[in-house]
This record gives sequence, C-alpha cells and structure tokens, in this order.
Amino acid sequence: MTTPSTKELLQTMQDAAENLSQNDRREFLRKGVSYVAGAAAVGTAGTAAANFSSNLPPNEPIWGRQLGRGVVANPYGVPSRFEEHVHRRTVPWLTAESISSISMSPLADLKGIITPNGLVFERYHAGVPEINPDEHRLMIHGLVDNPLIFTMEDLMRFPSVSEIRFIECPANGGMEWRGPQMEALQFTHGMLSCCEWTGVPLKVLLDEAGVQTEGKWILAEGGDGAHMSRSIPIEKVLDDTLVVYAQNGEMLRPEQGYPLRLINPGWEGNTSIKWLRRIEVGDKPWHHREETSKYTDLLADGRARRFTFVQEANSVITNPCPENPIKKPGFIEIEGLAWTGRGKIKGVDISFDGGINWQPAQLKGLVLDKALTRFSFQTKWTGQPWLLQSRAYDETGYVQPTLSQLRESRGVNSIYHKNSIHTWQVQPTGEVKNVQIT
Ligand SMILES: Nc1nc2c(c(=O)[nH]1)N[C@H]1C(S)=C(S)[C@@H](COP(=O)(O)O)O[C@H]1N2
Ligand SMILES: [Mo]
Repeated sequence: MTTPSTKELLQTMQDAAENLSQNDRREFLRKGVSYVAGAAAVGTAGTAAANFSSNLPPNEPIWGRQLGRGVVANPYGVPSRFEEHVHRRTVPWLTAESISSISMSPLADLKGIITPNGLVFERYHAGVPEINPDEHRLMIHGLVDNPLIFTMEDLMRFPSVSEIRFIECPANGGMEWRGPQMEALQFTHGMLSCCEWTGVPLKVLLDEAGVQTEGKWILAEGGDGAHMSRSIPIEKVLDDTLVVYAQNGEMLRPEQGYPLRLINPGWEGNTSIKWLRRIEVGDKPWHHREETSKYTDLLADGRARRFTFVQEANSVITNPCPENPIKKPGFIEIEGLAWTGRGKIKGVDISFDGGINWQPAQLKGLVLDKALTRFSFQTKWTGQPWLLQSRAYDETGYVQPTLSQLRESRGVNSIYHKNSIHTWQVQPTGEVKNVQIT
C-alpha cells in the first residue's frame, strides 16, 4: 500500500474543490436532465415521437392524466418493464449444460451493496431441485453425543440471526488468467452477490448435538442430485458459519438452496452448500471430488494448492465499465465494489494511469464484515484516455495484488482465486474496454 505523496494529496484536494464548484454542478444537472429525456426516447421506441414530446415539461405527462394499474395486478411485484435488460446472463461456452452452469449478476446496474434476490448469481452442479420444506430434513451425525434430525419447523424455532455477507464463486474472473477475454463487467466479476441471510449459527445446532473432542472437521452435503459436499474445519464453523433459510427478507429462492443452505462467510462460494441435508462431524477432511479434482489451484510447477478457502481482497470499478461507458465530458462519480473474505475493507485506491499514481477513494454506505463495500471517487472527465484501476486493502493489511504479482506466485494454469487489480481502458469516445497491463 503506497501512501499518497503530499503532491498527490494536494492534487486530490484541488480536484475535489473543482468538482464542487457551482458552475460544474449546474452544468452536470442540466446535462443530466437532457440525458434523461434521451433515455425516454429509447425506452418508448415504437411510440410516435410526437407523443412522447407531449410528455415532457411543461406538459403534464400522459401517465399523470389517467388512472394506473390497481393493487392486485401483481401480487408479487416485479421490476418495471423498462428494466428488463437488467438480468442474469450466462457465457454459453463456459459449460455444456445449463444444469451444471453458472449465471452472473449484472453488477453494472446494481446500486448499494445488496443484490436483489432475482439477480443473485446462480451456480449448480446438477440443476435446481424442487424441495417441499415439509419433507426436508437436516441430519447431524458423526462424532457427536446426540445425532439429530431437524425439520424446517424445528430450525425456525431457534433464535435467528440476520447478517449481510457476500458470496463469490472462486472461479470469478477465472477466464482471465491468460489474458483479457470477457468484454463486460458482468462476465469478468459477476460470480458475486451480497445478501442479508437469516438463519441459525451452525454452532448452536452443533451444541445441541454435542461435538466430541476428536471432532475437528465437518462435512456439509447438499440434497440435490450432485450431493455437493465440502469439508470445513471446525474453527470456521464455531466462528461464523450459518445455516440459513431466508435471504433479503423472504425465504430462500430455489436457485439459492430453498429451503436450507449453509453460508460460510468470506469463503469459496462452493463451501456454502445449498439444499443442505447432512452435516457429519469427523476428525479429518473427507477429500471429496469438489476438494480434489475441482476447487484446487494448479500451480506453475504442476502441484496444486488445496483447501484455499478464503476469498482474498478484491475490487472492481462498476462505473464506468464496458456496460457503463462515459456518455459526456464533465463531472463523473467513479464507483465500484470491494470485498474481502478476511473481514472489513479498510480502503480502496484509484489509479487513472494504470497503477503509476494512486489516490484514495471514499468508502460509502455500510462497511461490513465480509460484505460488499461500495467506493466512490468524484472527478471530471475531459475526454482524456484513462487506464482505470482500483486496489482494495483490508483490515488485516492484505493488499489486492497486481496481475504480475499474482501470476508470479500462482502461474496461469489456475481457474480459481484470481483477485488481481483489474484495468478498464477508457477511450477518448468514453467507451470502456477490458485490458490487462503487466
Ligand atoms: N448442493 C449444492 N450446493 C452448492 C452448489 C451445488 O451445485 N450444489 N454450488 C456451489 C457453488 S460452486 C457456488 S459458487 C455457490 C453459489 O451459490 P448461489 O448459486 O446461491 O450463488 O453454491 C455452492 N453450493
Ligand atoms: Mo463455485
């Protein structure tokens, strides 16, 4: 982490002062308003141009001169049809079949730090099972004094906790180890979501069962056709593993593991077993498929790292990005997301010149443990090309590595844990390209 020099700090202050000047604000607002009008023209394609201009000030718009839809039309609300482009997307060549595929969150269109339930990324190894909660059971057995079987009702009688935590597939960014190939933020970083999860700490359930002293690991197993299973050390479980049945205020979506899933905050998404049906306590790891042939990190010398649980600090700029080009010169709020599996994000630096000079961004809104954290940097774009980067560091002192640092220590054979500093190239036209610099 380089501390900014006095010169850089002065520059930042000058820039900030410039950004706040009245003229600039007025200019931005004026242009902002005219852009909204432009967007309306796109949104109502098919309507005669004469019609929508009659909706603009000083006229009263058509929707203000008639009655709208009544209350029961949509008993479960959905977004406006003008937001239909905001949805999960897949990369067709990533997997042969949709039942063992991954869809990604539209990060470029999301606000704040919470991912709405319909936009949480999805990853299945054998599709989404349809589970009747009345027939679902969670079994706890192995090195415990009292093996137990819980119904959903049993689980919901325990005092609940609600925590905001991110989930990231360790394959996030994995297509970019050898070079830039995904021309959208949704595909470079979209295996990432953040929800408020509600359920019971697994520790509470294990206390009921009474873990024996030799119990050092648990195996969590899913009830889907894949029976996805991961070994998790007991220290993690006693620290913060959750058994959850709700996300963002409603019961889990089928895609996210309805009616019950594990959440291992800050750890590889695949350890957060969905459709959770079985917890076995043992004295060592199980070495199942998903921790041997998959979810291990092949190094340059042919050996592989294993049990690389933590999702290390990472960040990415979400505005501008390929999906959010800069539309006009003047004021711009550069925004992005930072996250770390080790705890809280401490800070994020921004570079406009590919990592030569850095300036601190502001963290805005909630800064929570193992949650997405939004950062912001207000500046002005005058049409100059930028090599935009963000670099996150967390409360443990871990600093997001450069691509060269990561490749030096890990090679390019891996799929997983690619958390290096990302570069967006802003062209003089305002378009944004995915590039790599070493
Ligand atoms: N039972 C089960 N649990 C599972 C999976 C699965 O296929 N089956 N996929 C895992 C993987 S690889 C990831 S990244 C996360 C994704 O969680 P999400 O689909 O809710 O985003 O779930 C994990 N839990
Ligand atoms: Mo994953």
